[in-house]
Amino acid sequence: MKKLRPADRLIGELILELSYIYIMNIFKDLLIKILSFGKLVLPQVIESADWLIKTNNPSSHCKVRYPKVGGVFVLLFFLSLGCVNPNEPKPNSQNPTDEITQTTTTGYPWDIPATKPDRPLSAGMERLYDNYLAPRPEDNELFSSFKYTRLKGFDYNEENGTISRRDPSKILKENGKYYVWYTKRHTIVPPVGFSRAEQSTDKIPSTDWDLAEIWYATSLDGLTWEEQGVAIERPDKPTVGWRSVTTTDILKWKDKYYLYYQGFLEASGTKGDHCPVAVSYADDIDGPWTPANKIIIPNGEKGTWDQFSIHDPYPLVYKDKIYVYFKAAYGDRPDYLVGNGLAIADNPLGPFTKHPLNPLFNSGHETALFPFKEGIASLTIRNGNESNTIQYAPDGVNFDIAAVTQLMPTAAGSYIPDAFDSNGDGRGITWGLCHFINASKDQKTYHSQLARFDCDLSLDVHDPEMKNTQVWYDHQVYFNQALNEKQRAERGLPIR
Ligand code: AAL
Repeated sequence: MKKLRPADRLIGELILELSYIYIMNIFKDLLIKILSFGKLVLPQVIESADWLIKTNNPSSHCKVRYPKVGGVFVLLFFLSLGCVNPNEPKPNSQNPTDEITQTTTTGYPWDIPATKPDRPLSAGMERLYDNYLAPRPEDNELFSSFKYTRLKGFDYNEENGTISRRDPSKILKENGKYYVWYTKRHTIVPPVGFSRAEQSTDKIPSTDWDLAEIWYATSLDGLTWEEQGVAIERPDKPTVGWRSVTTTDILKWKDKYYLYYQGFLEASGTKGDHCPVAVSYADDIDGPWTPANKIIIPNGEKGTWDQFSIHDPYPLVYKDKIYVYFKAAYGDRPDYLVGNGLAIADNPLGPFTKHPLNPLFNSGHETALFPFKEGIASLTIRNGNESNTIQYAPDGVNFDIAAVTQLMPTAAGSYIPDAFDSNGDGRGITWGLCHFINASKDQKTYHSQLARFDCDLSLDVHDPEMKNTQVWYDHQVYFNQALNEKQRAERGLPIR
């Protein structure tokens, strides 16, 4: 007999293999159809048949194929007998599982499909493919865990509560240095607290952000910071911000700089945390800053969600316009919600038009957003059903949860090189500054401190170490969340 060349032999085996799998699948389907006529064939049977077909790979064990083929049918037949339940309802009845049983031919695959598989999926698995950039957080560009580092260079007066730094802005890089602006309170005593605000005076602050100013600092490495001085002072009464100027963020627009901030006209806590937004501008990043001396984003009409407060103004340039996202808390405490809205302008000094769909977010204290791909992404950190999420809106307006994470940076101000590029190709973030409002262990020395966070929410970085979904907190963190005496009594636990 003529000796086959290796290539011919290979092609022959391939054809044999393909026809084998094809024929076996036809037989399998036929047998299942016969067995399921008027009855129910359980998915295990189908899986077993598939497994047998696959493991009878002809190229690896051609010689034993035919005995095994017989084995497949014998096994399939017995398996079917064992699994068929003659009392099961017939297909086409009203039982909702019928449809699933009929269309599911195999179990969900072992190798995770990168795109949505063409098979019935549970709501959870539908979400896995519809809501996230990738099924695994490790591959999801909008998932990140967070790492923290103490900053160097800031003095906190022996942490006695008289100096506080909080609510950092986004970070800009200019003149070879990083710049950040933040709320600084330097008062003779620590704050008396929100609930005792009526005890505040011209010198005694009500809250941590009362009687504050906006200061700025620069850094070469993002870790060691040098405080440069005050950027926005409190103006004289009754100009907006006379009581406190706080919680700022920066915009660069046509080579000028704009700082938007909360301008308090009363001590926060006296009626609530009520304030509108004011703005100052400068030709140089180091100032001097000229206050517009007017309310730039006013509170909403009486009876609407933002009637009392517009907090955390956060400018980005998007679609060639100025998008200022902001936060408001609405509803009478304790029945209140915190949400984020948006005001849009063609000119940094207004007029700003509030988006008709406000609030855009149902959750989220503070505002921390960045251009991402063609849309805007948000760190939605605290408060509300969707706390601890990273959200994304391809249109900058309609946000969806893109990742659920933990240990998020409070009041994050990120380094966003393309914050004002408006080029529809946002690249994401890798670090920024945040604050710890619980920097002091004691209420008597209450103050906040700035810190650095790192993450991987960048399309240009791939850092697997930042994709950790299992953060183990020190056990003391859990025990610190202790039941109070009232709860212990209600649960019949001994009083300590
Ligand atoms: C912060 C911000 C605003 C509030 C207060 C100071 O986290 O949301 O700035 O007014 O708390």
